[in-house]
Amino acid sequence: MAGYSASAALGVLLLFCCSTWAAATDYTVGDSTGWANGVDYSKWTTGKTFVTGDTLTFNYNAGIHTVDQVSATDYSSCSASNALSTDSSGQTTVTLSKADTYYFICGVAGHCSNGMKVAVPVTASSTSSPSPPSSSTPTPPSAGTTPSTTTPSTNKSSPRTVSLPYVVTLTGLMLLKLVLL
Ligand SMILES: [Cu+2]
Repeated sequence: MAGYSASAALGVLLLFCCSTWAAATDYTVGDSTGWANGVDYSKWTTGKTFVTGDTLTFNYNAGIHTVDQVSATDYSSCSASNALSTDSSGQTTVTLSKADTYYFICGVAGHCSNGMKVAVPVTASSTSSPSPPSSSTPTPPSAGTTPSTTTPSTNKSSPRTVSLPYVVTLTGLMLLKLVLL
């Protein structure tokens, strides 16, 4: 009996996780070149649209370079002495959580002026306000005994409007019903 409620809770959790799922992109800085000297990272950012929730991954040899997040001023002057964060692990992943411009430089002397600097403009993700809270409430399985009243047969002209959250909700309810039987 306790197993049933646990499975039901899992089903509900699944519903919530899937209906709020949104794709975030992970960008590898410099692509196959990675984080290195002599690369023009302004070329790498050109044409890319970074939105909140995306991540940046810097790949480099541990101890040879660093990834320092700095202010716009320190970015311009290649100064790493007031870095907001620094890492030299060899792989640095940064989540772009704010709609702001992120500035990164290498803190090793001479590397920033040799090209190891990148400015990443981040805009707010358009998928941050997707669903009205009231309409997404799933109907409990016990109340679904009278389905004939909610199916209008005249509305067959638009079968393509069935949205993903609807399908996910339906699947979740079927799963719940299976578990409860
Ligand atoms: Cu470096």
